[in-house]
Amino acid sequence: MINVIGQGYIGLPTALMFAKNGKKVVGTDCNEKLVHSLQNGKLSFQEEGLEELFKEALSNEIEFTTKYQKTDKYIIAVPTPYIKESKKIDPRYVISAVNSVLDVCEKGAVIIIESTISPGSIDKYIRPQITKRGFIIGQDVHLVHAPERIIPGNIIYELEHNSRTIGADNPEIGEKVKELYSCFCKAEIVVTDIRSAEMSKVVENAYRDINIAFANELAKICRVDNMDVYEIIRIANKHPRVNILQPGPGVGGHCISVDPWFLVGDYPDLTNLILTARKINDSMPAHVLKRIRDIMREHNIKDISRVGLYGLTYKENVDDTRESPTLQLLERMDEHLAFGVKVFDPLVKTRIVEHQFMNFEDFINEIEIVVIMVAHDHIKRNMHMVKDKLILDTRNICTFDGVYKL
Ligand code: SAJ
Repeated sequence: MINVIGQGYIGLPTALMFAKNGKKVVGTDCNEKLVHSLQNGKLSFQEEGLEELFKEALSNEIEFTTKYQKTDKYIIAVPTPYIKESKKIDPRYVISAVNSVLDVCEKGAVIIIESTISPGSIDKYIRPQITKRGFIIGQDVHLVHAPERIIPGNIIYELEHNSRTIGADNPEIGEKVKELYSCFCKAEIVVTDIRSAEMSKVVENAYRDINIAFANELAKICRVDNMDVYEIIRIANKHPRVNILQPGPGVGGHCISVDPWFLVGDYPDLTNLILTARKINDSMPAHVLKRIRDIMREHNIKDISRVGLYGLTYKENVDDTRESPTLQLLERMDEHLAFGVKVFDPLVKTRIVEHQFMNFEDFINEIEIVVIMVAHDHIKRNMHMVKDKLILDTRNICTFDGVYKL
């Protein structure tokens, strides 16, 4: 039996995937409400294909509980928040999960940590906890770091098709864990050591951050002389060795805007490129704000409440708002005492910011300028409804004449 600890964005789909593929799984989460709704067949977040997977898994062997199980295989997928001020990770949930596992686990159990952690975290935070409790690592328990790689919005597909990394102290244990994951993962599974697994995960996200930053810097350069950054990127990408990403209103999510900071924090003298990329991406909400100001000036609009931000999530077609560019932008406005901008997101069903509308029509009726912050399918389908507005399209999805771009 596999006990998957943490039933969030990563833990739940992973648990379901194992169950679908014939493994006995128990999903554990400390959130009673969440466990209760999973027990009643209700999902806690939306994701393409998750409903079907849930049904398939339920017809096999899966259970949800708040209790840790006595078994020999644990997968820990609990949150690793980061501390805003210090940019360091807060490992408390992983530490507490490992401790709870130690309370019940069988001798020789394998503890697989999937949560993203900063390089060195297992040595720094996890090993001392285990030895402090009198367990011998490599005998009483085995440690593995198998960082997740799946992208919200395409989780189910990527669980099956993405290559994986298994970092283990003991290569034999690494191979066993590889075999376990290969019941659903059809791509290559690389076995390595724990440090390399920790580092490669953070490097992957820093790589993407840097590449998005390059696109964002180009957008700013092109803005100065009114060049079309999208056309330039489209042409440049025809080169066989060039693949520039898309500029946008900023970088959000719990990973790309967070993980590179771990490297900056640990190697401050060596991370010039990584730090600059972070700064460029973090500067994008302010760039959007300047664009809004330009449009307001041009059209002699004085009242910020005539502006509406479309999209609160960190990217299209997900309901996750963590570190979202829109929230970053609102924070910026707040610092400048600019209150009253209107906000709407069809995927965010609870009110999380001021002046947030729950109805799209009401939202557009109240505004003159609509700023497309997120390229949800919803706005693509409903573009005709904003055709008479001034549009600032930060995602390059609107083809109307006269649309303002980044
Ligand atoms: N973005 C751009 N321009 C682009 C691509 C993305 O502005 O061309 C923005 C998005 O709008 C979003 C942010 O970047 O705000 C990040 O989105 P994303 O779709 O690139 O990635 P995430 O954060 O959803 O997921 C990433 C993935 N990592 C990589 O692609 C290297 C995923 O595979 C990881 O599992 C995940 O981080 C994680 O958990 O680490």
